Amino acid sequence: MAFLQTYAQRATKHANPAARHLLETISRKQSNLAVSVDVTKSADFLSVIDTVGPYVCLIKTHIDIIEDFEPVLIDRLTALSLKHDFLIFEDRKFADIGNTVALQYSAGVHKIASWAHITNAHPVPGPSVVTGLASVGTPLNRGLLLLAEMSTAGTLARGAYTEDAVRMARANPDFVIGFIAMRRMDGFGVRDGEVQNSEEDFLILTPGVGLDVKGDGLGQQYRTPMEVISQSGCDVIIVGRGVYGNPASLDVDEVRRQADRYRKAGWDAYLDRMKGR
Ligand code: S5P
Repeated sequence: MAFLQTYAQRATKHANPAARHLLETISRKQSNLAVSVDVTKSADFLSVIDTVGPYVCLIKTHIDIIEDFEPVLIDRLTALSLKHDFLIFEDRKFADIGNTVALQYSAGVHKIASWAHITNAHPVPGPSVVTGLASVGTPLNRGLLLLAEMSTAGTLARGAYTEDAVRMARANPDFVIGFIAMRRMDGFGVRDGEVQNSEEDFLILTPGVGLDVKGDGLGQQYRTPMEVISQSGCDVIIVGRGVYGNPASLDVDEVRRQADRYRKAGWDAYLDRMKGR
């Protein structure tokens, strides 16, 4: 099983350039922490990213919530990704017909495919959402995550839907690099009589991670890095408010302290998981 190998071992075998880059970065920086920077002002966005940059393998963005967006913000974000050695994941959650998602991914104000190494999609439209995005992303060496599960209370992404999401990924392993999910997806979607390819290696990136609280009053549910990485076998913890706190009163020293704390907690949980090999 892929997840019982080290991140570095998995990097050498992965076929997708974005997945390889992510696994190499995790290993080099000893960080399986992705920080989700859900702030609405460009200056705060850049300040948080410059602060947490040394501690993360990946920065997750919602570029459409930035109120004062200008194209130069992308140049600055890209410069920070090179300065601090992290990848960029635009959490766009595409969910439309193939033609529309290809346009949303490549064009408009944000031109996501030109700068985001990784993006994600809801499987709800069926395989054409992957085909549409792959037509844009594959030539650029990008990677796609499918939302097989969600962290929210009452999510509809469960059971047969999750199984079908995994089958969709298996049909497109060059472009689909993994899942947003709450646990490993190994063995999911395998029909009677089928055998799962033993070389299969989908990355599991997991939001809903917090060390201090269990929820946010709006349906979000938090688990600890130990539960997510060691017990559930996920690969990357995605942490937002646990790191940057309240965007209305950003405290750079506290953001740095929390990024360091979550990086360490995520890495300790990985070492714990590898102990059990
Ligand atoms: O199921 C999900 C999927 C995602 S991508 N649950 C999530 O919370 N997310 C995203 O992760 C969400 O859009 C947000 O950007 C981040 C979690 O933020 P936090 O502040 O609750 O850690």
